[in-house]
Amino acid sequence: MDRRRRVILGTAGHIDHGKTTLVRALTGVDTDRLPEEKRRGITIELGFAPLVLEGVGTIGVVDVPGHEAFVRTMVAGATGIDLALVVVAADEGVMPQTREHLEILRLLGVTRGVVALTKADLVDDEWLALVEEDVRAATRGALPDVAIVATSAQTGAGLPELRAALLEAARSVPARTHDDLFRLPIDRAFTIKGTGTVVTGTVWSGSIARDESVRILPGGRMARVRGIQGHGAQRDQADAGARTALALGGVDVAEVPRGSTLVGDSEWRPTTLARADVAFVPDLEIELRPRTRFRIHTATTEVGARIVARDRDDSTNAPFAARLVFDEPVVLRAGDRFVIRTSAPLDTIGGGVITDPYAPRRARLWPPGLSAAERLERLAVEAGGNGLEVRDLAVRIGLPPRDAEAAVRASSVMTVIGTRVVMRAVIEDLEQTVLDATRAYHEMYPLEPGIPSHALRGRLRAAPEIVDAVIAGQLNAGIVQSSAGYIHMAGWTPTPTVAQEHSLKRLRDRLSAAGAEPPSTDELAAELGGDAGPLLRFLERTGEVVQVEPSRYFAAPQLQALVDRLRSSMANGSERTPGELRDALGLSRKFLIPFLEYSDRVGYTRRGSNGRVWQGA
Ligand SMILES: Nc1nc2c(ncn2[C@@H]2O[C@H](COP(=O)(O)OP(=O)(O)OP(=O)(O)O)[C@@H](O)[C@H]2O)c(=O)[nH]1
Ligand SMILES: [Mg+2]
Repeated sequence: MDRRRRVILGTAGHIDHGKTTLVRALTGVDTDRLPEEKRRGITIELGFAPLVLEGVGTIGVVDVPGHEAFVRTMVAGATGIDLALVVVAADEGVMPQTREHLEILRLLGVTRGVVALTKADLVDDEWLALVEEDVRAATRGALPDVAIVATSAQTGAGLPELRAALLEAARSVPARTHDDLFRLPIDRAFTIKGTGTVVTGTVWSGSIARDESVRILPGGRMARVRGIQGHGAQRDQADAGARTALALGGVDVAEVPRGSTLVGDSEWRPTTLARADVAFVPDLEIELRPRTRFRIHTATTEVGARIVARDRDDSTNAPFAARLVFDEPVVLRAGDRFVIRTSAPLDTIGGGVITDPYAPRRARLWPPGLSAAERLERLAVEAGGNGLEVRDLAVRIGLPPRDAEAAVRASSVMTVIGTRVVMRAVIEDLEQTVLDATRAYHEMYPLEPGIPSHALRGRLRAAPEIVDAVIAGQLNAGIVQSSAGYIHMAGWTPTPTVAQEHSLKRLRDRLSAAGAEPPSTDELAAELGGDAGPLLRFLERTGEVVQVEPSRYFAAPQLQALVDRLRSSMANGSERTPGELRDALGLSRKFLIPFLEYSDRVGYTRRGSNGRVWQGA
């Protein structure tokens, strides 16, 4: 068998039409194994059997119940199948669950299959021809041009022809890629003595090997795969499309109910809000009220949900865009199909396809029918400066990881920065903001060395790694430069205006003249008639003045002279009290204490037990 073409076949059809009997005739396996199934003569739970088809190998068969009360089980079984075996009893013909199951197949996107007209032994040829006509009409929507084969499990008539039709249909199933994220929706969980917890399901994508770890969602528990079985044999690995039983170590059977999903990668996470394209079945008038609750069946999960749509034209049954708001967290991927049912009356009313499993709150609706590339672009636009995590894309746009990354690379309008996808237009906006903010800062503060880089970063509305990349890009391109925590335009230097030059000269003169007891910044501001801070900081950067205390600057030569006097008054390592130093330096206490603290701070002096000791050069 072609490793890449694993096929799952699912039965469909009205109660008692002979699905289980036909599966037994084809495979030799009686899938009705529960005592209650035996007693009532109906199928209640999903049944599984391997079917050997010369030419394609062993395919998995899922037998579903036809009883109208078990449609949810039918949906769980039908979801993930490649081929349908639609069973219509020749004596009864098309019945309500024949139609409902066909509708479900259509909604789930199962377009391949074969129809068996069972119990052909009970009718004559004329009758058979009429039923066949009805079946042809009923299947037109779901399975156009399907092969219809009359069979009898009683006499064996038609079984070789049915096998031949199934073989041909199986050959038309496209190969699945294995190079994808592992996911297995669980349809059954039970305990086997000596083995422990066993779950079964069809591997929807990716593959899993023995001893690997899996996560059970939505709960999030981890479990180890202790054993893998496929078609009754032990295996090392299970691949996409394989009907599989997994023995899980470390979990109780109660922790893996039907509807749970096994995943292998952290990209998967439960969600309660999704965007979807929805369609209601033709000829049903359905009104969407804000509080109306629906049952959504997807994979093996059934969950209550509200459907929120805007501008839906409810006079047509055309697909429309909607938000699905789930009552409980579910595991979804873009491209997943679902069936919508109402609980009273119990009825299949529609279905659709997930277009964004991780919809943000208040997510805007997209027009229906977008391609993966179009959805990717909309997501990137919506994400703005935050970007989209690349690792989320496989789930979020519904492509294998490699294809998702290729879609990003193939797009000329987006780019990858670190772990995120960002629109190029967003990057260009951010680059422009860097320039605008830097230039504006220069204009506003011509004496400053540039915009403090934290202030610039605060101006860029984007994820930190994107901000970093944008600024680094502008630095590398030589458009801006950085020094000591400031960013400035390339080639820019602080340049005082004529008025500022004038003020600077006054400050220089004033501080030189003031000697060891210069005026405070407030006093200087009063003399200048404006804020002296920027001017003083400018002179500090040119080395002309030194800030000794927060509100006081010294002219550098004046400060140096004072330091020299301090040094000579403290010769021979002698310790001097503040009083002695006040006398030696001739400073008032108001100037002395801040000056001594400055000397300590820059390391000229250190404090001893009674005073200060010189320790500088
Ligand atoms: N005469 C005749 N009887 C058949 C044939 N196939 C099935 N039956 C009978 O039809 C009855 C129902 O068969 P099942 O296979 O249980 O039907 P089903 O579709 O699986 O029923 P559910 O799973 O409950 O929906 C059984 O009594 C079968 O023996 C057939 O080809 N000819
Ligand atoms: Mg049955």
